[in-house]
Amino acid sequence: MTSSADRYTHVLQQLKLTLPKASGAGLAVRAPRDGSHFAALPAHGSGEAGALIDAAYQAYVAWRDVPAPQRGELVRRFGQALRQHKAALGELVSLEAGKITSEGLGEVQEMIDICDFAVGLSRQLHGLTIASERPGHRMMETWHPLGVVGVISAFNFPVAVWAWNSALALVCGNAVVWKPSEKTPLTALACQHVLEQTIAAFNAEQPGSVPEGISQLLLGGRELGELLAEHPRVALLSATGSTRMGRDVGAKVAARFGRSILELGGNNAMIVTPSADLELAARAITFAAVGTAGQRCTTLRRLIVHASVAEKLLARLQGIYASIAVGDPLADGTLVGPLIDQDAFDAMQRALDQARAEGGQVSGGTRERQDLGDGAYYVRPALVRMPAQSAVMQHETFAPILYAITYGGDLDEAIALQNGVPQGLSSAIFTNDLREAERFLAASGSDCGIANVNIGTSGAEIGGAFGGEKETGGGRESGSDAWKGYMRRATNTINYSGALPLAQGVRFDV
Ligand code: UN1
Repeated sequence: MTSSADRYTHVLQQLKLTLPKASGAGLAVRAPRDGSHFAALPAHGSGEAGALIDAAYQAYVAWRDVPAPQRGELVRRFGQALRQHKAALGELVSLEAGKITSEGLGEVQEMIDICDFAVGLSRQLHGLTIASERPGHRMMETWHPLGVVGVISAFNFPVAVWAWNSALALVCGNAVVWKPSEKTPLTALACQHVLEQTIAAFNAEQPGSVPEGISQLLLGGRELGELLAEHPRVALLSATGSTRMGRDVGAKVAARFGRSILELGGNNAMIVTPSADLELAARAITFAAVGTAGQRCTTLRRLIVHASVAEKLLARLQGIYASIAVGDPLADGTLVGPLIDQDAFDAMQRALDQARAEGGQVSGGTRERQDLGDGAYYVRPALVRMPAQSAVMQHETFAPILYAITYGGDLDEAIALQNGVPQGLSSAIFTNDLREAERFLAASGSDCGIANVNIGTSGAEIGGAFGGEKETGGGRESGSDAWKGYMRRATNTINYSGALPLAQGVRFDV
């Protein structure tokens, strides 16, 4: 296995990125694939961070007056640059977040896709024309930029989630200040570098196209997230992470009447009914439950399978789980890479202990491939047969644990189990029965922001709005009309008559 340091060095050369020197301890750049430490990056103090937020605000003041299709031209160029650097950025994601090659590249593709989407959107930020009750009047809506958009992102999607927010925020006329996870600072630095280079080339070709400081990066710990939450210049904070983090920053933003988009914990379930195509279900379950080593917000964590097909499906899954390739994420054929760090491994073991105490039968979940490094935490994904949906299943554990329970009655019983947790991000049903599928998607069906039929819970396309209900936070990012969350709506009434009629027939003669 080539050393992570060599691979990091090679990728940085390809990106023409020189690492800034950290004074003091700085932020560690690790490689979960072998647990090695590659470099330390300088972290921002709160004074510096405040200055960067102010600089972003100044850039916004100029950017908001640039026509939206011209703002789209920046994002178009950024999408081109991402295409050019796809291989290097994908490898960086694999190195720093531990994703397998295909998923690292997939994440960069997700950035490219949202750029394309945002470019189209830059000519479609339109409001409505509304019939006025008054003669000679017209009403309409106009959408305006908001200001500085803060983005807090998590280690598991270290680049795509930032791009969902930034591509939309930029075409909508905002400036962006990004605080990435302290577990993936280098990937963030590389994306910011590619964007800065894109801006510099655009400005060299057409001077003054993009104001300096339109995109800022804050490297550091949770105190910087808190600064974004409390800073009066941050009009919108879009935060991805744990429910605990969201409860904290969401309350701080709300206390100053700022806006937030929260994408927090998921505890996603799939219902498998008697009519399901079990082979297709087994494949969908495997990708959703063990892909990204179980570290997606959309990871499948609960399987609710009808008792009549449970033995067959679970036996098939057990076979797949026992043989699935766990190992170096950069090696061909690997499907499950490492957990991000030891804390993730410890949390997984605690959850499995709790599951056993609640009557669960655990298979897998053990540490593997210690030959790859003492600090590298690889695990065999765990399949846990639970007697009931007990306490451990109410929490999101960010690891490849799939709890399986059975239902014996009708679909209502399964839907009640699926909805019976505090989180509401993603959900799925496997069925070949049209009525069951429609019941699942109806108002009294799944209570999640994402509800799928005959596909898994994870791997959403950027074209749809992404987010969930209840403790998932209620925010929507990415496609559909999520852009409206990044703008403010003004209602305009225009009088083109010579009279001054009042609404509701009110008379006020002066
Ligand atoms: C996340 O885990 O925070 O739908 C985002 C998916 C990806 C995004 C996940 N497109 O699984």
